[in-house]
Amino acid sequence: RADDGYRLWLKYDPIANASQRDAYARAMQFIAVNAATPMVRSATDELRMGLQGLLGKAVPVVTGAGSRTGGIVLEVTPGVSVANDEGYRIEKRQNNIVISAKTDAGVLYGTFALLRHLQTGQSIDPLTLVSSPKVKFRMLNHWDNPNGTIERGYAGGSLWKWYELPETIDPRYKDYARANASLGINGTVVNNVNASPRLLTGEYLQKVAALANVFRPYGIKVYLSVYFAAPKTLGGRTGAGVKTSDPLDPQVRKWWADKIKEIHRYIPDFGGFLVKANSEGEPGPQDYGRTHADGANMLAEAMKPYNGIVIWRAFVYKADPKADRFKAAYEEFTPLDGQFDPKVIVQVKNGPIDFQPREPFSPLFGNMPKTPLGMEFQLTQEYLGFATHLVYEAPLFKECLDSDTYVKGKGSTVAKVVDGSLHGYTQTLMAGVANTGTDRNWTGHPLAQANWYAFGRLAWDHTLSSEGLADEWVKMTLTREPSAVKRITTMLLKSRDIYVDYNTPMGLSRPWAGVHFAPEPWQDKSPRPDWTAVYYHRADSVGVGFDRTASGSNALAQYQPEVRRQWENPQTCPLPYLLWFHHVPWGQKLSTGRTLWDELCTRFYTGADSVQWMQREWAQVKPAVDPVLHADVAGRLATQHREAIWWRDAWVLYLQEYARKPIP
Ligand code: GCW
Repeated sequence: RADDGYRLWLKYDPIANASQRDAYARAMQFIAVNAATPMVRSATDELRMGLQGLLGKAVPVVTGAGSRTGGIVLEVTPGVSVANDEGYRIEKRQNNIVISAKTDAGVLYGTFALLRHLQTGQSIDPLTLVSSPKVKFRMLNHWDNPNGTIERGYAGGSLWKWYELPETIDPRYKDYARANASLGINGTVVNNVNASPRLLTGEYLQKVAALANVFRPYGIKVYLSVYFAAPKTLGGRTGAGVKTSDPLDPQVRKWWADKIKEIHRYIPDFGGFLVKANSEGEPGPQDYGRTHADGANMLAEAMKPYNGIVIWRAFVYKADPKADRFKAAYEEFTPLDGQFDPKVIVQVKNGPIDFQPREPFSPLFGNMPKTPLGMEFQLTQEYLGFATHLVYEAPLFKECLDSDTYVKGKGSTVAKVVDGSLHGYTQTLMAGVANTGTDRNWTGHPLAQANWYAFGRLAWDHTLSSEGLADEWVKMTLTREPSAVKRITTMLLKSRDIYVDYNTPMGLSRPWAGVHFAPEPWQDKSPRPDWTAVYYHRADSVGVGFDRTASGSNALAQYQPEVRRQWENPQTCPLPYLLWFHHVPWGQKLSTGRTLWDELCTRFYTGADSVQWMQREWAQVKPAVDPVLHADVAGRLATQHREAIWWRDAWVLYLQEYARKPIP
């Protein structure tokens, strides 16, 4: 049957190579378990289903291996040598494959690791796989609204069918949980950070609890985004008579304490809150003259009796055309370092502006040594061509994680800030803004599944490579035919740079209005002056780019001297970042030997042409992938090519009005 993409990377189609299949089958004649928790049950169910598919035969489950050999043993045992509670060990012992962990969650993750090993066709002789997550909270953030829409969602509507919950449980919820657990994701924020207070009402809490019940056996906790002014909005309605949402007001504090207690009646293992406050018009503590720390700590205190955490976003900037938005989060948050309750994690977007195709890392990383900082990546392709353009994001994630902040000397990477090792945080977090929706294949673009996949795997272990993740995803999801794997992997790895070239080369940024889709570099009017395109790219008759050196906004001063030195000199600044930091004259000679204008044109044209290269590569792999899926991607690539030309022409013709030079 045609593959509709529903099964994601958990396809478990029969292994074609018969000798390999037989070797696996001989080593996996039974599944023995020594524990009977819901998570161990999830692991056994998955293994049974997986082996049934891969080996084409049913493998029985037994309790305790006894003296049997030639099977898989799932073992929860406190003594096993792994780095932490969620880690696992897979090894051969007395002719059995033993998956052991300190907890049932670890066994679940180990089970998925073994399945992945088989799906990617690797040897089980010898077999030793040992792994533990480097980050504690590995989460998806859904920007899903109670009316079923998704802010910046391009793969259909919300997966959560609020209107039929809690009674009706869509089987898809479980498949969602399986997919996440297979990557090691252990938390999900089910609603938009532009939060509706309705999610905190009893009506909705019942629905959220029903989701939590499905996710729990997969080790996934549920979190809620909260509307900071909820005490006033809901308090008034229910007659509690709260007139304010001031975090220092005793009535407000009591309202939150009561609300959190109520939430725990529905969801005893509730994960916690995610808060967007005083950001893009959302209410927050500053409405009452209080700080982000006052707001976050108030919620943290109310959460004290429970395990839940408070995740406070640092996505803030002011509607000031004279200010540099790049600097805003650092300016507002670094003075608060040391003031946050230990239950609080501050969640920071990878770049200082907003999920642009390429941004330098946010200068907050490394500069709040006393505050755990979580990473927020965006899987949904708000600025990356929605679900039409192919952009494999692992290289974007890695570029940020591997950036060196130099805050404690060379090697102080963003990844080490986020995993807590640099400053000794234990509350560590990585979040991805989900790209899922009700489309049958979950992500709209079939190949965008790879972004969900790569994010989850990197949240578990940020040292994994973009190449390795692409390779395993392709093998599990599309094909194991070696030359097709190679072609598709190469395409994925180049796709982000190709997009950047026709979309925002060399550090151009935000040429979009409203829906963040169409090129509008000329846009100079907006309800907010900092929401115009011209605010960001600064094209004029002299040149283009935003001067963030000492002669301009001096945002560079927010970085360590070593970082600043890499970027502050326009002669030596790496070209991918050039226009982020410099206003460069059109005729300026660059390291490529071309002038700025010629280089920009070259990139716009090369980028758009390279989409055709991707089309040709995709045509080559046709015999190796499912025909329906192949046609779907081919169609999207054709659209992408047309739109890449649109982007190229829009930029080139617009910039040419200032550069006044011919297209080379
Ligand atoms: O990228 C911008 C989006 C908004 C989003 C905001 C945020 C949820 O355009 O839609 O709001 O960021 O991250 O809060």
